[in-house]
Amino acid sequence: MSAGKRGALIIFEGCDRSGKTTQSRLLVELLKSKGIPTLPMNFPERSSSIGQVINSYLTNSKDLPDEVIHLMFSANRWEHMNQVKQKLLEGTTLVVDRYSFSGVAYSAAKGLDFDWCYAPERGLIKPDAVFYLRAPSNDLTNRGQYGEERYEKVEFQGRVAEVFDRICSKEASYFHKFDATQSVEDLHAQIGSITEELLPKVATQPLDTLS
Ligand code: Z5A
Repeated sequence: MSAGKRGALIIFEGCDRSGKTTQSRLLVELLKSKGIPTLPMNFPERSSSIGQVINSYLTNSKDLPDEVIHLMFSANRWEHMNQVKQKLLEGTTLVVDRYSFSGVAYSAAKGLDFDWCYAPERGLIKPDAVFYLRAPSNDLTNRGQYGEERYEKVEFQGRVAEVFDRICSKEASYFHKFDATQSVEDLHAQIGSITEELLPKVATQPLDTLS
């Protein structure tokens, strides 16, 4: 990539087992195959000390108040923001599995105030595109390994989906909503073509922040 051109920040969001990991991997492979510098990332990033606490919480070996774990998920994003910014400005496109919107959706679904949940996300780098994979919770429970972690309950995932829908309306200018019950290949084709159109458009735009 020539000097001054940045990479794009691309996020996958959606309920558990909606196909985010599958689609992020395919998108990274596609972009790399076209010679576009691309790196995968995911949140929570479980290897840092904050990430290890989050992992203990998610695997049910540690309990924390809802407000505390919410702020830890956010802190986990903040602790990686310098690295994210540096990579984007170097011209690397980042394909990220979950971001701030998961933070808001899961915590608001527990009953925390929506605006309170958004507050610690303000100032993080704003994505260029969010691919939101949406499917009725009942359609996702029969996908692999459902039910192993804390939030993997149908009724709770239904509430999470409602908050994701609210976020999708609020952030409509850069959210792309997909029916996640489509085949892996059909979803990938649509996501790939939106991304290939997006990259040259954002390459000369300054980075923005969530507000
Ligand atoms: N969380 C939070 O509370 N606050 C935050 O700020 C953040 C996260 C960032 C861990 O997330 C938990 O953290 C998550 C939200 C919370 N809790 N929950 N639930 P995670 O991302 O580490 O883990 P995950 O949500 O469990 O994601 P996942 O298991 O990786 O699911 P996925 O990535 O969406 O799906 P997948 O792995 O691509 O696919 C799942 C299965 O479905 C697999 O067998 C695939 O082969 C199959 N699949 C995929 N696509 C399709 C299609 N199109 N058709 C049929 N089958 C498919």
